[in-house]
Formats: sequence, C-alpha cells, structure tokens
Amino acid sequence: SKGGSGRSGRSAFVVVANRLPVDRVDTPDGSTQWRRSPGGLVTALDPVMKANKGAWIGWAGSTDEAPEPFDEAGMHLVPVPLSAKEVEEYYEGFSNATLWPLYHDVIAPPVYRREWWEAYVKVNRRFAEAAAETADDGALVWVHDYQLQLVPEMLRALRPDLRIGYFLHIPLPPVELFARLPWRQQILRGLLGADLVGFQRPGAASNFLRLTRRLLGYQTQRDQTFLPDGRVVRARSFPISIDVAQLEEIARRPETQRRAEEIREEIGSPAKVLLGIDRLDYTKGIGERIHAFAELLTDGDVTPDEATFIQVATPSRERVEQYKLLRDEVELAVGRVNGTHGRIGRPAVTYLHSNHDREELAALYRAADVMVVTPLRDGMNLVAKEYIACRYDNTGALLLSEFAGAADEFRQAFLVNPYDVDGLKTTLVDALRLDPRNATRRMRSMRRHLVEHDVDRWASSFLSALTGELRT
Ligand code: GDG
Repeated sequence: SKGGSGRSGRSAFVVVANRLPVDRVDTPDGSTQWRRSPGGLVTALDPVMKANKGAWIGWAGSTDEAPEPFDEAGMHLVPVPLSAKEVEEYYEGFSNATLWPLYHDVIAPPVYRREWWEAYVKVNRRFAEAAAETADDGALVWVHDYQLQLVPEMLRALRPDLRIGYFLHIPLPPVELFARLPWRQQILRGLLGADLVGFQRPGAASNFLRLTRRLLGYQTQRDQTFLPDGRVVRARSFPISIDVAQLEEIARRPETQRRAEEIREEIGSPAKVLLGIDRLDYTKGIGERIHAFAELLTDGDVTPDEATFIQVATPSRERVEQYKLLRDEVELAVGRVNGTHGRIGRPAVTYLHSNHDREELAALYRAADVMVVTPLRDGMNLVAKEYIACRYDNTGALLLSEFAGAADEFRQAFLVNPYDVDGLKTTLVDALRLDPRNATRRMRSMRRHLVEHDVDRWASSFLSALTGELRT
C-alpha cells in the first residue's frame, strides 16, 4: 500500500456488498463451515483479492449473532450483523420493495416508508464503518449495488484517503421516475462519494449525469460531474459478464451431455425444447412468456409434440408481498396451460420452483433449442450469457428482451418487446423454426463477442478506470 504507515493487517483492496461471497454449511458434527458461493463476482475478483490481501465486507445471511471476521478462500471476510427488524426494513423493505421496483420502471408499485429509509441509512453507516476499519491507507474500495448507495459518501467522510468505486448491478431509471423518490438527493449524494460510478448500460450512466444536473444543480461534461468542493466524479458503463471458460468446461463434460439427453427424454422427447431460467421476480416477464406460449398452443400454431417449455423459477424474496402475488399468478398460468394442453405424463410447461446446481443448469442450457429471456427490465441478465457460453457447438437460438442490458451486446439474438404479445408469439415461432445455418451464423457471432468480454475483463476494466490506468 501507499505511504507504508501504520494500519497493519489491513487490506489494500476491499469489496463491500450486501452479502458475503460464502454460504454457511452446518456439518453433522455441529461445527460451522463456509463454502464459497458460486457467483461470478467472487471468481472475477479472486486474482485481485489474492494479490492485495483482499477483504470482503457483507452480511452473512442470518440474523443470529454475526461471526467475528475470518479468513476463507484466500479472502479476509468481515461479517456485518443485521437484526431481524433490519432485514425487514433495510433489505426486504427499502431495498426490495422501494428501490427495486422504482429502478425497474415501476413494474410493481414502489412502497415509500420513512422507517424503512431510516433503517437503510443506519445499515449503510454500519457497512461504511466496517469498510473504514478494514481498509489500509490509500486502499481501493469497491462498493456494490442498490442496497448500499449511501456507503460511498459515508466512507469518504470517514476516510478521505481512499479511492472509492461503486457499481450498480440494476438499471438506473430516468429522472421522470427517479424524482419520485422522497430521498432522491440523499441517494445521489451518497453515490457521488465515489470517484467512479459504474453502470451496466450507457443509458444508465447518462441518466445519472442528467440526475446530478437536474436534482442537484451540478455541472457535467461528458462522463464527469463537477462537485462544489472541486472533486470530479466519473460515470460510465461497464457491462458485467460471466466466467465463460468455467461454464463452457462444465457444458462440454460428457456427463452434462448425457444429462441433457435424459432431460429431453424425461419430458417426452418433444421436437423442440424452450427454456426459461430466472429468479421468480416480476421484472423477468415469466408470465408474459407463458401466456404467449399458451396462445400459440391454443391457436394451433405450435403443437405440444413440436415444443415443450421448461421454466425454472428460483425461489426469491418470498416474504415480500409482490413476490407472493407473482408466485400465485405464474402458478395459475402454468396450471391453466397444462390443464388445457397437457396430456398424461406430458405437461406443456414443466415448472420447477426450486434451486439447481451449476451442473444441472448447464445440462438444461444444453437441452434447450430456444432460450427465452423476456424481462420487462433487467440491468444485464446473466442467464442470456450463460446460454451462449454453453452453446460451444454454435447451435440453439436466444430470444432476448430489448429491455435487458444484454440486448446492447447481442444484436444477433431474436430481440423482442415482451409487452407486445403478437410480436412475442411470432418471434417464438421464428426462433423455433430457425434453420440450422442461420442459427450457427447468429450463435457464432454472439459467442465471439462473449468470449472476448468475460467477467475478468469487466472487473479489470472497472478497476483500471478507477485507478486511472484507463485502457483504451
Ligand atoms: C442482478 C441483476 C444482473 C438462477 N437459478 C439458479 C441459479 N441462478 C443464477 C443464474 C444467473 C443468476 O442466478 C441470475 O442472474 P441474472 O443476471 O439473470 O439476474 P439477477 O439475479 O436479477 O441479477 C441482473 C446481475 O445482477 C449481475 O449484475 O445481470 O440484471 O438484476 O447466474 O444462473 N444459480 C444456481 N441455482 C439456481 O437454481 N446455482
């Protein structure tokens, strides 16, 4: 670290995120162990972590007493405690029932509650304090996502020597929607504590610059905002990606191919398999795609022998009201289409409300002829990238919503507006009946882009922009 003065044992690189990158496993003998979670972010940051005595600050996922800081998987992990009430107000409330719907174009109505805001401020301060304690002199701190938007400003106040980066994983709405937030100025000031604010899409970075002009009256030029105290904050897009090589390796295993064949047999060997994999979230357009598929069956444009749908909907935020409503809606739609078009042992839609490991997901991607990704709004959508990574033989078709960040990168996908039922139906049929040569041409071009733009490149381009060694 710079200066070499006395914060011994501290880290030169600190990540701050809502969750720690490990999951707790309770062993039969009663002891606690931690297993690295499968996420791409941990993998991408691994080299930086190892080279810089990296630390990660986050919640351990339980409201029991938080464990003391510990070392695991080559990282220093600092658990931030949350009480049951804080989980309800800061996490389920302000993060997931206020910010999440507002930032996703108010697909569901955001709930504005002052107690939730107060909990959000309090918890953000706790994360900022933990980061201030952990970071070495002049360290690099990278703060992640919508749960922690106040941390950059709070941390800068505590530790002006740090270099602070922030990345928002979800969309940033235009001023017309953002302006509804009763705490809009506080949130913007929170983010402006960073030296560099990263977004998934260029449109979100422009929204941010416009917001700082319109709501705070600051001057901006190109990607820069000029603060009254003379600081300059940059806002740019850094589209996130996945560990392409690692997933492709799983996809290429013979046992994955065998499992993919088995899946197709288990659902009755239809000519074509359509697949959706999402957290059960109202932003993902799950109902929209099931309705479109059901209409195709009802109209007779597609027969149940020709195509079967597999929808994996991973349980998510189950205590938040809108998510309970969504689950009922989706399950009603699935029940209806199966009641009408299914036969004994042959559902039209195979619906799984459950978690699956990476190997099973890779087998599903290998089993699918058409990947159906129809979010109404999505920061990026990694599922689209995972499908492409698994199609190493350049087969398969990707149907992709224009409203996913991934649509900026994959113009060779079957792009759709998921609100347009007829458009969605005709695009589904086009993707189902795509001729193999055309499929290969599209997939090859999408793979070429993806292989060049994996998650390592994402992390290193953000970090080099933050440290000033901007790669051009
Ligand atoms: C947010 C933004 C942005 C799904 N089911 C299982 C499982 N998954 C994995 C997928 C994929 C990930 O979860 C979902 O990522 P997405 O990007 O599709 O969506 P969000 O969860 O909404 O993520 C999004 C992302 O942050 C990153 O910045 O792209 O826009 O909303 O990797 O494979 N993984 C396992 N079991 C499952 O059952 N292990």
